Amino acid sequence: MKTCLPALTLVACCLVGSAMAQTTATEPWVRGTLSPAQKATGLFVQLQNAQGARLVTAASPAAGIVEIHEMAMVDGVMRMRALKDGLELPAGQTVHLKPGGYHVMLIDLKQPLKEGDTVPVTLTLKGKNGKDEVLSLQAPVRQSAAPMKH
Ligand SMILES: [Cu+2]
Repeated sequence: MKTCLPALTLVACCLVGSAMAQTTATEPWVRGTLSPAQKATGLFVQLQNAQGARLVTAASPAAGIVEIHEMAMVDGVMRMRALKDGLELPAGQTVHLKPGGYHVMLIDLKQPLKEGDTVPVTLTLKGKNGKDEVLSLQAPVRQSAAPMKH
């Protein structure tokens, strides 16, 4: 069974490498909703992985649908779109999910979100070693956006 050997080697590499491949999530927050009619909002956070990784999915018990979005100019208009392949985290770089840029979209909210609430969000990332990493965040709700830094 020659084919077993590479597979075993790969598993061993992943186990050894996993401790080094941690993604850090800094300052997560969710924008509060302005009215009970508002059924979607954004989660913002700074992500970093020394080896590089890809944010592939996100989930939250607070929302029916969670997508990874970007804001992009389309025909001169700012529009959101879902990143079907996820969001790439280049090795060693901090990727800012922030208003006007990348964000995790919480859609079909179960209830309004107000200042003082905390939203649990789970981020699943795929590391360069092919191993999945799951980050559990507790994101405080803020009613207004922090000033954008340029
Ligand atoms: Cu969005």
